[in-house]
Amino acid sequence: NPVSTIPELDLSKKAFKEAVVRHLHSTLGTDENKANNHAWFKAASAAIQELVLNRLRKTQKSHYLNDTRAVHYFSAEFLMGRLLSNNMHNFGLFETAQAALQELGVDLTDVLEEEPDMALGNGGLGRLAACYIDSLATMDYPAIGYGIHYEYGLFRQEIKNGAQIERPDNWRDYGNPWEICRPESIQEISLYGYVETKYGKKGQIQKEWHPGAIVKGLPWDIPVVGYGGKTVNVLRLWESQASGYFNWDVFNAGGYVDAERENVEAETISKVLYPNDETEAGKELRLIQQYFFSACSLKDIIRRYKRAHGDDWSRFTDQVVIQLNDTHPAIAIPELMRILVDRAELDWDSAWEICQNTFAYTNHTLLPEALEKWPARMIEKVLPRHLEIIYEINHRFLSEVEKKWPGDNLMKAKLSIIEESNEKMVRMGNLSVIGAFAVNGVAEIHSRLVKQNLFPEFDALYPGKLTNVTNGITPRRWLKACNPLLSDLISKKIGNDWPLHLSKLDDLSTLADNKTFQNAFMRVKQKNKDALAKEIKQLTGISVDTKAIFDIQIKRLHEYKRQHLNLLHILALYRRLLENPDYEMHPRVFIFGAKAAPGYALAKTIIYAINKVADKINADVRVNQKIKVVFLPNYRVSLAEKMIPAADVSQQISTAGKEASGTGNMKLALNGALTIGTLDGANIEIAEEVGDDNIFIFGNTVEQVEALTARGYNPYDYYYNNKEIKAVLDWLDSDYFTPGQPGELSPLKQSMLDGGDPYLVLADFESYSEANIRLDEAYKDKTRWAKMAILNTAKMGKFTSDRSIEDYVSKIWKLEKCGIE
Ligand code: DL6
Repeated sequence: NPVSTIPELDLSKKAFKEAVVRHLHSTLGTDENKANNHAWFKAASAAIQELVLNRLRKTQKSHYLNDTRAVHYFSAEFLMGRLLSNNMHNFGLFETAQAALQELGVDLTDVLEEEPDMALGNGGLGRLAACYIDSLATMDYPAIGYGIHYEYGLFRQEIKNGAQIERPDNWRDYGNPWEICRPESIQEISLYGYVETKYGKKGQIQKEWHPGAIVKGLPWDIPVVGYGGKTVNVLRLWESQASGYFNWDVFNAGGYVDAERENVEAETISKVLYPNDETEAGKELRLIQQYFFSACSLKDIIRRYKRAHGDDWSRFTDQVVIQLNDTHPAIAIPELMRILVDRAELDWDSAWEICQNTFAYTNHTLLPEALEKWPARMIEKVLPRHLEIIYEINHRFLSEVEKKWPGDNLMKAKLSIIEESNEKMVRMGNLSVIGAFAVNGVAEIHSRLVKQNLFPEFDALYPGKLTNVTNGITPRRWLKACNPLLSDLISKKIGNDWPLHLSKLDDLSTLADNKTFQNAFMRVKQKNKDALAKEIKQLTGISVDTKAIFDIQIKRLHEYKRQHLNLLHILALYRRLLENPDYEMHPRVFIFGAKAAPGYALAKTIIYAINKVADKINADVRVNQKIKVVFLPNYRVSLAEKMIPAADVSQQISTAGKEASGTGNMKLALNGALTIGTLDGANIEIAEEVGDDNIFIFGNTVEQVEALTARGYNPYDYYYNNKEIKAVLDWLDSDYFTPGQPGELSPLKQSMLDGGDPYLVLADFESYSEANIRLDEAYKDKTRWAKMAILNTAKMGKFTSDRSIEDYVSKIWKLEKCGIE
């Protein structure tokens, strides 16, 4: 029991039971006879929250008394998932709670299902933030997460006739038992208006921003319980509210009136999470969202700092480090400058020194379309003073560039924060690199590409600023809580402190050849597969053979992740089986989970195609003993927790150079799935850890992709030279999968031929197909597979988010632990 050393908390079954019943009566106004599962969920959560709040008070007091340096993790996304089971595990109370509820006639599993996911994020970036705040609390680091209290998280996905339908995600419909509203800490932020230039007492130029509107930010705190329950940090999420101040005169004086903006109401700011591919419409609102949460958070930080240090700014950077999770909060850089120069009246150089020592920036993507740029005119309209500050930062920066590369105007144009295109754009990546003291990529290869391809000149200008911190995942949620059978087996063999020291899993390596352990390990996998099969039946009506290979691809739907490569291979297998009913392969169930951004048409076509192919194959008695295809709707954290423990195979098949890191790859391997993947992102480091014999690598490498593209890649070469490729692509044009509707799947074929196949699906197809044959061979040898699976679990120690956090601490944040008694 990891919390047996918290003396003031009564963690007994009796105490928990009493607390649950008390909350049933006094908080929920019901009783044991009337309560439904939702009421039990609320009561159980309230009972746990009592413990949480006790430790939260202690943690905050201790941080205050010790005046600790803290990291402030600014992220537009936190994909928290469910918290009840997680918090129970972290207090070492899971089994106790299970037993207590059982005595009350309630099944904890049903109760846990009542909790809606907190889906305040799109995918990897948001889930990474959630893992990081878990590790920070677990390792007793003073930290606070800052984000947006979206009223609607990522949409709920329904599948109707094969197609994705988006429904609103009402995660707070029946209240959220964890969040604490803090009206005492409301902040106000300004928008729009104009800037007045004045002269100060000493004749110096002063700027005054006369805002056109003021918006209130109401903080909601979600406690973040570390494993062991000692440190409880906070995730502070801002909800926007009208302040009642809307100065129409000032507005008009700024000359910026247009019909659309008049409709921007304060409350809409925190209404919805933007899906990844936001379109032009609503962009201004997204900029406002970014400014809203960054500015509220900065004010909050400064309020806390001033409480301890008054107006003395000299210690600010000793106390505060702000990590920008991608460029979404990068507007915080000019905002801090504004506060220091306009409000605190520091001179520019002193302010800039503080600023540059406060921020660090993580880059999460090289995809050009995901690198944020804002039209300068939009920033001028919404944040007129910030645009001036950005110009000034840029002006001073360009003179640095001039010193380093005298007379090189092309270099200036390239590095400038301002892109002088048809429409002047503000490059948030450049602003972040210039304004931060450290910049990191999220896996070795990604960080290398950030240095070599994305920001090579910045690397020359600021040697040592660009670095790597390979991503990680919390083993508490992604093994201990989600896979209790495997966790128990591991703990029996190597002791129970591996959730805190994940490299201990390596002790399992010595058991990889042990028959008894192999059997036990594979029995657990089988039970997890049985459980997932039930879930699949319940969610889709599809029956699957639990002795088949469970082959899983779960992630956002994007062409670069190449779910369509997986699909083409499934079609190829289908053809092989039709042509040769004796085609040798172990039965396989291909399982997908993915949401497509609502405006991303081709991604939605891929989902549609997967479902249509699934319908056909699953109903085709000629092949359905060998292959089945399942698309599980509404992929989210809580569904991932059910899928990952049951996976035999993990599909990580992005085009090399495109997936910054991936974290699903780590979760699946940790749970004993074997990766079939490209040399991309963290797959490379996974391969290094598990060894080439325990992973199925295929496809073009980054260098080969670059060479192929440079030579002039022509997908038709593959189409005409590989009969199988031609046949499966042509199949998509027919109405075989969409009876009566030929052509419905043609856009997919077009994208891979006339569309130029931008993600080199056809170039990698053959190699992928061969890797699948190797995988199939390996699975036939039960002993070999068991050994490989065990070694995958054993070798995942590196990928705990605790290691990532230690890397951030030593390379960037320079924090000290503050253990809470
Ligand atoms: O770093 C977390 C995660 C990586 O594991 C994925 O490889 C990467 O695609 C994802 N990036 C984004 C980019 N969003 N933006 N901006 O989500 O980050």
